[in-house]
Amino acid sequence: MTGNELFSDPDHTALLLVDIQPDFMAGGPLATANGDAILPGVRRIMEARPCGVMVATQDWHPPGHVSFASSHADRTPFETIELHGHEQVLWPDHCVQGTAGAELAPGLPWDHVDLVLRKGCDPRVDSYSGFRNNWNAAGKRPPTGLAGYLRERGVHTVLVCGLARDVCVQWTAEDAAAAGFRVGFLWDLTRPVTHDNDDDCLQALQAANVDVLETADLFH
Ligand code: VGL
Ligand code: ZN
Repeated sequence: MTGNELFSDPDHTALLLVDIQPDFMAGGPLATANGDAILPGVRRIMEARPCGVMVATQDWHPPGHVSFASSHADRTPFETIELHGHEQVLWPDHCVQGTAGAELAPGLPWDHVDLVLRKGCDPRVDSYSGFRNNWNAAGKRPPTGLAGYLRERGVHTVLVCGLARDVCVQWTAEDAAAAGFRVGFLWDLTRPVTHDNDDDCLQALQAANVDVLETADLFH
C-alpha cells in the first residue's frame, strides 16, 4: 500500500494511537527508547487527519495487576512466567488507573479522537492489543469490540502508531490484519521497549501481512 493510496481514502481509514502515555516515555517505569520523539510526528498526523476515525488506546491497569512483577512473590521485572498456558512477561508497575503516568500524553490534541479504548482492566489478564485481550483462563482472547466499531464506521484500512512498537502496537497491528483490515504500520511513529527486537518485529509484521510505512509516505 502506498501513502497516496491511503490519503486518497480517508472515509474508510482509521488512525489508531496506541498507548501514548507517560509511563512509556522518558522517566516512566516502562520507558521505550526515546518514546517522546514520536510526539511531534503524532501531533502532525492527528492534525492532518488522513482518516475519518481516530481511536486512542489507553493501557489502564488496576493496582496489583497480574502483569506486574510486584504482584508475584520473588519475581523481578522482565522475567517471564507461564500464565493461562502462555508466556507472560512480568513488567514493572505501569499505567495504574488514575495515576499521572497512565494519562494520555499531555500536549497532543486528544479532543480530536473519536474513541478512547481502555484495556488491561481485568486484574487477571493482560491486554496488549486494542482488538483482543491476551489469553484468559479459558484459553480465549476475547475481543474488545474495536473491530466491530471500526466496521460499523465503514473502515477497511487502519494506520497504527504509538508505544511500544514491539508489544502493543505490534499486537494491535497483527490483530487488525487478522480481523480483515488493511494495515499500515507507521514505523517512525513507534518506539520499542526491547531495543534489539526490530528485526523480529519487522518479520512478524511481514508474516501478518502488515505494511510498514514511514509517515513521510503519507505526505507526498
Ligand atoms: C505495553 C507492556 C505492558 C505497551 C503495555 O503499551 O506496549 N507494554 N503493557
Ligand atoms: Zn500494560
